[in-house]
Amino acid sequence: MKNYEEKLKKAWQIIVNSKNVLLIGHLSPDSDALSSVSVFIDVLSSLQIDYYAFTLLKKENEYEYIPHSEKIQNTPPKTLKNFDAIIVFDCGSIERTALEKEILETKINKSAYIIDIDHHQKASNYADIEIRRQDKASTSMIVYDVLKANNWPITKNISEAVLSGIIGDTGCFTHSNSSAEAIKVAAETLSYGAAFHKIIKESTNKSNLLSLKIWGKMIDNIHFNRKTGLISSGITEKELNDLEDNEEDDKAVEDLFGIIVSFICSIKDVKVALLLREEKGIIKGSLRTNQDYIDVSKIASQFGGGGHKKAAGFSRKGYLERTETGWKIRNIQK
Ligand SMILES: [Mn+2]
Repeated sequence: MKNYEEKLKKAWQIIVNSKNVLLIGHLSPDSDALSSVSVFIDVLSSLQIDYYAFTLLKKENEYEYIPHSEKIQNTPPKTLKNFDAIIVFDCGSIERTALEKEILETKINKSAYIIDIDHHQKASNYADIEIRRQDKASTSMIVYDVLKANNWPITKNISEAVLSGIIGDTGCFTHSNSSAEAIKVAAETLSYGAAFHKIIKESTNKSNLLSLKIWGKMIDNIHFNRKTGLISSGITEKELNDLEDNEEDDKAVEDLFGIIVSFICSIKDVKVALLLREEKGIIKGSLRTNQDYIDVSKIASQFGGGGHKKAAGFSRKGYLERTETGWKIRNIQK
């Protein structure tokens, strides 16, 4: 079953013949994870198949423009015993489902088919059907292929969800993964009714005073090594807390770091951009490159992370320290 088309058909057969399906997007979901889940909420509702849709740490009031996002639960199902199919979207690794133990139990008991639909680098082997395409800009594009391969009609809701995933993961077509296919599928979604302008606006309309202050701090904290082409910036927990003073609206902060690292990567002569932020003794790192011969997922994996060739990330214990030559990660707080 190596053939992509065959997998799309086989997965579909399992899904439409199920009575109860669990849909999972990765924890702290982005628009691609939510959109991919959303498409299947639309499909399963039409087929009158029961489902439970779950992503851990979904933020309230965010991504409301994605159809059905209000139906995606923040709490995991009590048991996985009642599902005959589990579809995991955009997760990269099984840990990012936040249901690792339960899914592995299901695998041992063979109580449900496990389908993994993803465009990240492979990290673990747990699915009965793994549909992985790293060349796709978004998981929602693979989801779109599933529907197309099985002649499922693309509703307006589906078109908006697919497009939201593409717009999210390509940074409104500014990232290097904005392939001809991504733009072609996006154009197709418009013919099915997706409101391009509205989704672009919703995806980018996140600035507030706090995000501007973070931009300012991050730009202030930049180190650029012209010899190696490495640009880095970071923000310590203390610096972030100082900025957050009297600010209520911090919901866009997670996305913001992705936008900033992509931006500093676009500066002339930069080859690799690294952004570090500290949170409760954990360092989160985001890496970008604009060079075809550099694979930042390999750099990220040295810190226990992963991702794509041109965009990757990691998180590990530690504290940030700014030095003369750049940023250092320390194991103990100074
Ligand atoms: Mn994605």
